[in-house]
Amino acid sequence: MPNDIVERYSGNPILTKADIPYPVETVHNAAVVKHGDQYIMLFRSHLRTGRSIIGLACSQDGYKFVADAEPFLIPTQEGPFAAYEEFGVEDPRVTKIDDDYLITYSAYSRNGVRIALAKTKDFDEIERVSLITQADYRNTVIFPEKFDGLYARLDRPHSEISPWSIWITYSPDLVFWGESQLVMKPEPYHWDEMKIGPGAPPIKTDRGWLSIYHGVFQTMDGSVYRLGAALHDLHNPAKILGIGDSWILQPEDPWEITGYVHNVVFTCGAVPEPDGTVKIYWGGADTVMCVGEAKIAELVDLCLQHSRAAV
Ligand code: BMA
Repeated sequence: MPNDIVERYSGNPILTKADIPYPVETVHNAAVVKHGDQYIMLFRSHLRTGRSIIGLACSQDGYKFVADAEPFLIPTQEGPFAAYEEFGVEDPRVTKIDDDYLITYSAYSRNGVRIALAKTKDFDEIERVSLITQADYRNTVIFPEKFDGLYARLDRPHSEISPWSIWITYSPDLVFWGESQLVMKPEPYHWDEMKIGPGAPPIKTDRGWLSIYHGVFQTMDGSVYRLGAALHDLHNPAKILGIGDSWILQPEDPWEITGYVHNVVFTCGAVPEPDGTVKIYWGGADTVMCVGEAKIAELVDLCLQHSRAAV
């Protein structure tokens, strides 16, 4: 295995609060997708209230992004979402399926944190579709294909008895979700022993669905957020084919080690490229956006050849 399976871009960080035309304190945990010949980034920003909103930035090459003049998604004051977005909207993920980009994000309120689903065709008009989980869920990514006619998502409920594990859930219509199953748990005394959560929406490869997830380890100096890789069966995504035993990325650059929350690399998006590489985007220390590249085949090899148990 290569030592650095993810090669950091030398121009990191690629987007910071200095690049945003409206007042924000951070730029992090962004979804990135290709839309036509552009890369679209939906990023999270803290305001000075400590609450978060979501902004949009565009790029021709996946490295140099220019932010829109106005935020993309702020807590709504109207309709059924208002009571659940009062404390902010966080950590978007985007999946293209058919003609729609589906956006999942964490909706925070005095009622807890739950997942909201919105959709857009053009990143101009956005429609809120449904609040798709109850409270105590974060980190929900939708697969870009259906399985036996059903949408599938990886999600991350929390319970005291089985902390912060990854589950799979299905839906016929994006509104009603069920048939949930546990697929993957944190591994005791391991880099991801405290909690795990889906990161980027899964990427289809010839050997399975590649999922880049985050794992957390608790230290005397607080938690360390790292990234890992897991492989799900192509036809039955509830089946894990392998989970890489070692992390693929950990906080090392100064802007990953120090910031709003120290020692964090956290992904919400990765873009596969035609040459077999993947651009992985991550927030550094909940403060800035970074990008790096990996070879998809090497990530898949890590999952299959250096595997740890799933549950
Ligand atoms: C998690 C979430 C993420 C954040 C991470 C590190 O619980 O809040 O949005 O990046 O903590 O602070």
